Amino acid sequence: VVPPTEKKKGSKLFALKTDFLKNDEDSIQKGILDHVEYTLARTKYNFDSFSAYQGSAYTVRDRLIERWNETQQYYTEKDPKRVYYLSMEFLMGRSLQNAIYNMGLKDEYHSALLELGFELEDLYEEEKDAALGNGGLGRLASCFMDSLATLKYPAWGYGLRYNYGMFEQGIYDGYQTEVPDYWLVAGNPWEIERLDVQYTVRFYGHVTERKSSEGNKFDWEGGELVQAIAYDAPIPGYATTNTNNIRLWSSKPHKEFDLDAFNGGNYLSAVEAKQRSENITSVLYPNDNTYSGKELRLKQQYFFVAATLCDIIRRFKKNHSNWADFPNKVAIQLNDTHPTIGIVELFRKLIDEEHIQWDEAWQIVTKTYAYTNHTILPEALEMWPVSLIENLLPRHMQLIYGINHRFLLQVTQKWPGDIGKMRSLSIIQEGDEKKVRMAHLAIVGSHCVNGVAAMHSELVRNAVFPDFAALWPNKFQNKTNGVTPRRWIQQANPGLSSILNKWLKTDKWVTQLECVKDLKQHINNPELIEEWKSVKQFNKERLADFIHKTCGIQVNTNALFDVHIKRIHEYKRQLLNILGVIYRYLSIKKMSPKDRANVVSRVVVFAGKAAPGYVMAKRHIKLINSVAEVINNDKEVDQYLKVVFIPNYNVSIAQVIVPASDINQQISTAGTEASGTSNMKFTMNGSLIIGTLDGANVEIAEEVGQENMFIFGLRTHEIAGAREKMRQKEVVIDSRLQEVFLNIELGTFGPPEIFKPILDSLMYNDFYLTMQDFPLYLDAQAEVDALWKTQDAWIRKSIINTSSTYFFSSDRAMKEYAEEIWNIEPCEVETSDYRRY
Ligand code: T68
Repeated sequence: VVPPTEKKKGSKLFALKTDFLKNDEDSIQKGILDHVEYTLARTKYNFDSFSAYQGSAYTVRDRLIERWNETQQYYTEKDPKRVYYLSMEFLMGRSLQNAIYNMGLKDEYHSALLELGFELEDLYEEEKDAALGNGGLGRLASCFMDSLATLKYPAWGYGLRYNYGMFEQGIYDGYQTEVPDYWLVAGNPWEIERLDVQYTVRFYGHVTERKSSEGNKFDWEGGELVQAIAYDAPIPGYATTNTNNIRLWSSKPHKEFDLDAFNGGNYLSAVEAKQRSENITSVLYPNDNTYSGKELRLKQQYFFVAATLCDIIRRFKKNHSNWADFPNKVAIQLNDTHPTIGIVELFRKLIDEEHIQWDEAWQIVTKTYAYTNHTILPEALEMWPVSLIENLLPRHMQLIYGINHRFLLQVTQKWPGDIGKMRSLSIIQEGDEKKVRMAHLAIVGSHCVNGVAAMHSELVRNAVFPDFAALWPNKFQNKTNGVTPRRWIQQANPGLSSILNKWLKTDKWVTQLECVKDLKQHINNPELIEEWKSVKQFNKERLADFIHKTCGIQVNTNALFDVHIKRIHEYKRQLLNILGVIYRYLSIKKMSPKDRANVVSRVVVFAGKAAPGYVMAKRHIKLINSVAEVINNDKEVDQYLKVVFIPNYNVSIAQVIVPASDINQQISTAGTEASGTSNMKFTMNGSLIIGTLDGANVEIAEEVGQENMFIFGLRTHEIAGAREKMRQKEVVIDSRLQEVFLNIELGTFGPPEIFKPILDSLMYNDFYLTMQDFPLYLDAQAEVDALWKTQDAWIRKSIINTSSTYFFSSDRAMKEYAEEIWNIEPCEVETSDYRRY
């Protein structure tokens, strides 16, 4: 990056600012002490671990900022096409370890801190997770950002800076409790407040039509104004100077005073109205895979895209004046339908503010946007009441009608006179309450629509939107999800990393995961098998310590660790798992001492949050904890079975659980889980899947081989038939399941009335087909036990799992998006600094 000429600024400026921060131990130590003294205002001779974490974080931040500035200046100079990833959620987790590893400064920080009296690994634990997301969708966005920076793509993430992230889950008396997560309370060294980047966002108001010689003009006026302030989080690529950015918006009161209100003596209520504007980015909605039609949520969505588009357009205009170039310089990806109102917002700006003609403006919009679908569950499809949009965003509602009108003309051309087609494709759903189908708007307004695993994309195209696919066959694509091997192998599993480095004779796998397939050559090498075992053992002991610390439960680390971690949802079927656990418990109880000697010891680990309003999911949590209580206090089964529900599941806890797992449960009803991404993290870490052929499990089975997994259950094409069988009351309940039900009803696990609604939901409408899959699930679990008894065979399968995971790297996913949707290229920063990579 070439600095601006010295002529323009005082020469002293460049004399002083020619170099970057040094990364030797002394410089790092000096930086930490300076930050402890000057940033935290604490004494540098006496500070605790948390201050050491903060001091370290600020020195890392300094280095990130240098790289970030280099990168942004370089992009500005080269002006490549950029991608903007719009997501209401980024589940970032912790940043310190990630930044240190990606910048390649682990050894330097380790020894620098040791001399100051701190273990680097201990300081990682001081950091609070950034939990601005619910689950898979938000974590996917963060994995993607890591890959985009690592692959040197000119990319920006955009999102919201919620003051309260995902709630903190407690478990009391077996029930979930929710405590607000005010994550910023101790400050956030990873963000850079940009008071110089602010935009004004309008809500409510009215539209005035003005006659003019070039056609009528529409002005959106009045209403409430809210200010959007930018907060940046630098995202370092691995082993590169390229450092991208996630820009999160925070809402603040607008400067302008409503003079009438103030002068009318309504000072306090006028201040209150201002304060309300800060509510917009207060809290993350804690629902995953469900739509809640709250006005505040729509406000969040519009606030987010309005500010983002101001920013994107400002950047575009720095170098361009011709709007036809916009789609050649800008790609916008919608992470689900949540930012879909952005399609209409860009269109509005082109028409009302840039005075571009309708057809041309619409071309620009559709060439720019692409949409990712993450679920086909009907309860998750967003449909905003027309009345709500009309009130909050009156001009947008007018434009949606116009867009729909022109779209329906296309539909009539394709299917003349077919009213049914018009009704099913329309962006507006007719009925007692008219609604805008956001998915339809996203499809119509994008040049590309993708699902997140092969099977899911098939369903999106053929089962959910078949008429759209008939209209635009080339619009629909698949982009199977991926996860970053940096966080999920290198950082989470140092033992496995060492094995890979040693046996592959390179650490190239960190950015080229295809290297791991070479591990298969050594599959029969006893030395590798021994190392593999001891790393798994180490990771299990680490998890056992964590379980002891958080739950007070002692678990046997020689037992098989059976893990089920994800949001609690009926379709993910934690219920199937716990019913299986009950059956196992009852079986052990009935065994003779001789038979018990053959039992495979298990530790069954659950973790996950239920949406606070999801009553049935919360009942499932209660059942799991009640069963755990009984089993864990039964001396007779002590060595054979333990059940643990780890509270407050989050990214950093996942980083401890995943590497310690022997099997992981991916047991959703076929056709319900769009992809799943923890299945990929587990497979990378050598954990075997017990699962249905759902989501990305299907592709994992193709890569890993079904013989190296435990696949069971109904297939997607059998689901409708199975549901019909249920309705016809033709399902014969497996006798083992009857025994389980009986024990629940008899109160073995506490007052049966608590669990009655769960059993009722199975008996009257087993929508997720838990009962029909139950016997198949038990069979698969029996296979797990059998294989566990031949440890070497187990380890070989574990190694095969790890070595077959290339395809599930988010690097592969991001290359596909870049080449097949965005049409962008890497833009590697050529740095002026000799010390950089
Ligand atoms: C998940 N979706 C899918 N949604 O369930 C999962 N929803 O199969 C997939 O692997 C993952 O997305 C990534 O593609 C979600 O996580 C949400 O969290 C969500 C949030 C708000 C509203 C609706």
